[in-house]
Amino acid sequence: MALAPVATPRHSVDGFVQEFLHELNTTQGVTLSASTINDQYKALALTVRNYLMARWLETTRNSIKSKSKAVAYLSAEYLLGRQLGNALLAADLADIAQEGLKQCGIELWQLRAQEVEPGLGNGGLGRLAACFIDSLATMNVPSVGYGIRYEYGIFRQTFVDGRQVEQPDTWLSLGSPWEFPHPEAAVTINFGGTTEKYTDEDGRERTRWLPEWDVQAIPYNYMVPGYLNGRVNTLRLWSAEATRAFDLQIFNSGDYARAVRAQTFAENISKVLYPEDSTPQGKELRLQQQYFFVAASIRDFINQVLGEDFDLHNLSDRIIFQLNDTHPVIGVPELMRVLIDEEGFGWDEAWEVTSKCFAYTCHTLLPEALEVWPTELLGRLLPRHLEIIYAINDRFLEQVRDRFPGDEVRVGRMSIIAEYPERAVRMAHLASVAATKINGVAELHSQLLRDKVLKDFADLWPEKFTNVTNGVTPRRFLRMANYKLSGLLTETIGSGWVTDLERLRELEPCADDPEFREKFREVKAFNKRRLTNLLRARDGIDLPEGHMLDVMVKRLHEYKRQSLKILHVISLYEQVISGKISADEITPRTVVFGAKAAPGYRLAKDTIHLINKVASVVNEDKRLDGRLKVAFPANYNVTLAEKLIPAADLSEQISLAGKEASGTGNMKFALNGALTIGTDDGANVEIRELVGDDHFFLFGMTEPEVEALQAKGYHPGEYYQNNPQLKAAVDLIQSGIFSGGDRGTFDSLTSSWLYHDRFMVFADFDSYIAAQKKVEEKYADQDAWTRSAILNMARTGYFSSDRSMRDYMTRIWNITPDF
Ligand code: 26Q
Repeated sequence: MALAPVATPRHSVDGFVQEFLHELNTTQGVTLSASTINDQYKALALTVRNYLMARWLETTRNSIKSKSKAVAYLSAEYLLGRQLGNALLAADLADIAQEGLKQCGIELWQLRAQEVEPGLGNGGLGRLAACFIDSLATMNVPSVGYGIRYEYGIFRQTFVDGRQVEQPDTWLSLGSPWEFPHPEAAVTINFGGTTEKYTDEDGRERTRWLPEWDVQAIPYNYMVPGYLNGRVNTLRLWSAEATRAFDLQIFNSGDYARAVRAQTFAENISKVLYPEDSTPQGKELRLQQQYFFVAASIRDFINQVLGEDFDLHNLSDRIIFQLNDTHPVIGVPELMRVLIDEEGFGWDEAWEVTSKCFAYTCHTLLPEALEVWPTELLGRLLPRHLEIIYAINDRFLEQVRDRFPGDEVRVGRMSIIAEYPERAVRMAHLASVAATKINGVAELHSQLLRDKVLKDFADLWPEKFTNVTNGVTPRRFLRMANYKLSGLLTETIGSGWVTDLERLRELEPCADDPEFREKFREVKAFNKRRLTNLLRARDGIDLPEGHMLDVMVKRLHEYKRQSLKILHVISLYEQVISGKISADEITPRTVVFGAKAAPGYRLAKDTIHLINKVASVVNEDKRLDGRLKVAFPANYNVTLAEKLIPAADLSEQISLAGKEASGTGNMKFALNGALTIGTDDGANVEIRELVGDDHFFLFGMTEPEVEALQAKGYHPGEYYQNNPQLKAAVDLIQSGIFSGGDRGTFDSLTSSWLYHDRFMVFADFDSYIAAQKKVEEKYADQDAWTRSAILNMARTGYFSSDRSMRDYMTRIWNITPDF
């Protein structure tokens, strides 16, 4: 190919091709004809990166110069999803790239398919962080995301005989073209050892930490491009490397093997993401990870952004550290330590600053999900921090005693230190004491935080508590994932909705327009075909045509009640094979599951096994006449979500009321025109209020009803005995029909439901089945269904993460965007 003239404008097809070929030659070291798809993918990624580079450098330079207040989002997880499509979109290069690659005989989608997504998170919390940094960049907010560059992200799920088997996620094996390592900006992080008191030159009593070992934190920068606004923010993820001390040890000790073991030990810190998402184990490595990234981030912000001569008394004018759950809370005693031990602040001065620099977002309601660290462990790893935590607690409890004299029971409840079953630090209490603001992630959740989980703290400091309902980025989950629908929207109301999602309201009248409804249905049909093709190639799954697509995708957890969904399937099946109904009474439906279970979570893994076994029996049974299918593609992740959600008709959001903090999948489905069947839980409440009762299938107990039933005593056996349909479904499992005749295979599950189900599956069964009947009735009237689907989309613009970010700015951060 002839070289294009030097003056070719970059933002043109020719200019693009020139840069792409240049990258292929110079960084991949291949010619076009000799290149592999991976070479081409990487060259394309580097080309797109180059387009964003000048903007990135400029954004970075300005944010250091500008002296405006910035947000540091501290999160142990970022579930980013693939980067290429988003970067192309943000840089307005998608069409140019597609055309340019075509000229080179390459299909853009094939290169996009080459990318392995960075799965550096478990689920909702990690994906939320990714949506938030996208919105902050798009809204021109000076901000930086800090986290951990796990070498292995969330495990790859496979199924062997229907059971989950975990494989390591080797997302870095072919290298990532999106990261920029900065070894020169490494930060040393200390661990272990002891503390000692000493008197400084001014005769002041001081403490110093004498750590025992350390590691290097190496920053890797990632671009976070705003949508078409020329801003590129930074995500800074830390990777652990052994310090030079280890090399010296190798040199001096002669015990090479031991020294290498020590190096491996240090580098373990950022090796792997913990795959638990709701029952955290108090594992030492996990605490090392938390301190590692938070200490590095605080040091980094102070050194890089503020610089040597900044007066740290004014720190809160320049930064707010947003704590994504309690995982980064160890940052509180760390900032105190830096200010007191390293900067010579007095306690009160240091607390004055620290208590203005942190805000805390809670993401749970389950007591077992609240992190606690045994003082034995914390003191061994971070002795100085434990002392500081005790000192914070002493002063805090004094305040509680002042406010509530004689109420020692309250003092015990509120203490940062728990005494039973072992002495431990309650991280949510530490966060609540230190934070300027505490927020829940949906209205109901924030209410329950105030009234239950953190009630004592809300009594003491009502003004600290607020709500920010979660949101999702319209760029990834509508504009990119559903480009057909995006085209229709833009054709109808213009393209402003991409950054102003409330404008979807303008589509309300279209719900009554038969022509628009037809187009909307065509988009759904297209998305279903696209999903069908993907699942055939990816999983060997055949989706039947013309079925209602009923989708439940989320982490597997008892409280989310995948069990209720599979009981519905089993019940339909049972009714047909026992002759209670004929197959043609069933609405043709395919139920799609996607869910990973924490590797040590037995009941969750058993549920996966059950779903797979039900699928293999139901899918083969001719008596159903092909009208009921179950599909469970393995390894649900962001990439699969982007194909599944736009194809869905029905969104399953069926957690026990009062257990799901918010949910964010629920928002993505509604925005893509699915109807929700759901309980009055998390953000479902707000979705229903916005779309209206006629366009939402509500079922199940309310949170107060759950509470009342719990108080009175929940006896699942009574539901089983009194509901023949439920009994028949459970009995069918126990008959062994799904387990090759073995009656005991699923005993762990059935006896959990029958005898000690905290999440009351049987109590909501009847109501769920009734709501599913309503679903079928509505689906039979395709016009009515489509009308509701359009209204769901038109009325849920509120759930943009841009709006969430605006709420954080006004209710929590007290900042305005930079222009
Ligand atoms: C903590 C310590 C040790 C090991 C693991 C963990 C850990 C890791 C991840 C604990 C919890 C998580 C993730 C929690 C999570 O994803 N919560 C979800 O957050 C979403 C965003 O706010 C909400 O929409 C969901 O309702 C909530 O379940």
